[in-house]
Amino acid sequence: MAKSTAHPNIALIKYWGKEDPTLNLPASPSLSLTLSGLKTSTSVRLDPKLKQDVFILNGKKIESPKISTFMNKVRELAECQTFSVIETRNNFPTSAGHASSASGFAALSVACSQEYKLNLNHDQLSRLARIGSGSATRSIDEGLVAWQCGTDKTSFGTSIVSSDQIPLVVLSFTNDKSPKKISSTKAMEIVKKTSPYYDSWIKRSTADFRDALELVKNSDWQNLLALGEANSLGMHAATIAAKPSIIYFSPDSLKLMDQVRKIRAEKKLPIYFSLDAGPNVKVFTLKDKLAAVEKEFKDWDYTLSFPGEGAKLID
Ligand code: 2P0
Repeated sequence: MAKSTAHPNIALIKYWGKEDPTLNLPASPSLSLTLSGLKTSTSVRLDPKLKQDVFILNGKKIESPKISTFMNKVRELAECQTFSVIETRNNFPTSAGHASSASGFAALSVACSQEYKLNLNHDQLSRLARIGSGSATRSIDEGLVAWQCGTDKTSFGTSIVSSDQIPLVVLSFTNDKSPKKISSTKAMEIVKKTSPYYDSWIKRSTADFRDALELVKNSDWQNLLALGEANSLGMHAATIAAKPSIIYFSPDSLKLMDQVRKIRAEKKLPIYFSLDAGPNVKVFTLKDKLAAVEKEFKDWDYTLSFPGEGAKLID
């Protein structure tokens, strides 16, 4: 049996558009922070008696076409027809809008590489995780991770700053527990097809990525977070303008966004928000301002995450 762990990641520069939907090749590069605290643990065990894979999520047997497709890809690479029992546990609520598919497919890739004797190197692991879910390509690595566009061979995540060198912290709010309105895969397809702002979003985000790398190089963390907030709003602007319109914000998301901006203006604290394909707000700040920032959110439910490590095998 092979066992692994991986952490979710949150993008400062978002992946929100596919050049190739089968291979999950992105239309623009993205930049994310792998998070500690939230964790996925996975085991994969080959069982020659099985007629199909068995997938157990948080103790409950479930069907997942996305995982079946992924496992078929693994078997094709391994030239092995054997099915497996896959057990996965998240130490965070799967439905609460945290990026469980990123940590899930990153952990699964690492465990499958071992159990199916694929012996994949770093780049190959990140490429395999990408086939499962685009954002999983970035959870293979630690700290700040850049995911470049390209071909199946060249598009994968690379850590550009290790976790111990990053003075950032993230508050992941659970302001809305209702399940996702629409999957990222489906939403990206609708936005690409129908949003009048899709092309300009991709162009803008590509430029944001370049600017972000420059800010990282200069350790200009505050301006990086400001750029991240603007990039997230750009993604949502393109998404809101799709037909049918997709609005991920809930009343509490708007309340939190407003609060972040007020605190920034009035208390002069370096805090910035970012939202993915759901209503839950992530707030970024600098580690040395954490105590002051936490005081401002006493009435809210959130989880703290620091920069985290990449996916790995465990005993
Ligand atoms: C990101 N998101 O960069 C963006 C921002 C959500 C909003 O990557 O279709 O689950 O499996 O490749 O990776 C979520 O999309 O989508 C995502 P698929 P995925 O984190």
